[in-house]
Amino acid sequence: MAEPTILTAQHGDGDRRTAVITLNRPKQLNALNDELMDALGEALLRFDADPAVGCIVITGSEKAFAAGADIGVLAQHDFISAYTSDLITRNWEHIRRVRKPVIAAVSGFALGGGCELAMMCDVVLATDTAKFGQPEIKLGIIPGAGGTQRLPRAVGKAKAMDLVLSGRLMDAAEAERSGLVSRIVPADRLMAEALALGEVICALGEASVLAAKESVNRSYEAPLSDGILTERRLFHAMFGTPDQKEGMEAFLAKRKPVFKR
Ligand code: DAK
Repeated sequence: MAEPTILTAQHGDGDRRTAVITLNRPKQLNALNDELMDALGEALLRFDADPAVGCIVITGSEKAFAAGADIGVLAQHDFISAYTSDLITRNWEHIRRVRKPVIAAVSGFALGGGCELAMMCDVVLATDTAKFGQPEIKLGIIPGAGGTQRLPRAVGKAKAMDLVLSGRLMDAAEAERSGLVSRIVPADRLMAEALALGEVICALGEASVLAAKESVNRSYEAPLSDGILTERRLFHAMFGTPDQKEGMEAFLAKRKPVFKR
């Protein structure tokens, strides 16, 4: 039987758990094909809809988070077939529909579509072996899953141009310095750190976690005044939740809050 292209698991013993999705084409450095992206999209939406899941981690192997879209597949296309089949677009946008926090736990290569996938996550944890880049230019193409749009927003136009126009890779230290990576963690601690963050998020109030993600994401899409208004409306809405009562009562009583579902 063929190996599954992703593996899934759940961790934690509280009310809500962290779901882990492991990209599983290690021999191809987790090159992203339709089968893998279909499975990833289905798992993301399933975990997002599962009330027992509070947070999702996407990871790869030690050598590669993902080395990009499968070049063997891309090589079979010409303009007409790429354009009319909407080449490899199916399921790439599913991750944007996920309302729960998604953490990318990156070791090794995160290139092309792999870098774009990491950038679609909410938090990017990376080992010091991680390497990021948009090397598509070396294949005679350009990034196609948001690389030319999200990379400048993450690292600024000058560095994005440097990376996209040369195809060079940047190491984890440069990626963290420039804002693509949230945190660098020791290689042997990657999953422990991702799960620890997942556990923190799972113990928080669900509504405030979803609202915080929604509000930060709004800053990407909206002018400042609209973003501020969205934030204010969500901020006010939090005062209608039991979590706000519990969080503030617990603080004033000098005890740990217990957020219930
Ligand atoms: N596709 C297919 N196979 C790949 C691959 C890839 N992207 N990357 C690596 N592999 C395979 C290699 O062919 C090799 O297979 P075998 O020869 O063993 O059968 C195996 O993985 C191990 O790779 P290497 O032998 O090359 O390993 P090295 O350590 O020497 O080099 C490397 C590692 C990551 C530097 C190198 O493999 C490499 O440069 N890989 C290609 C990286 C790349 O160019 N990535 C960008 C691909 S284009 C879109 C969505 C997504 C995209 C576009 C549109 N829409 C939603 C519209 C994305 C496009 C891309 O990502």
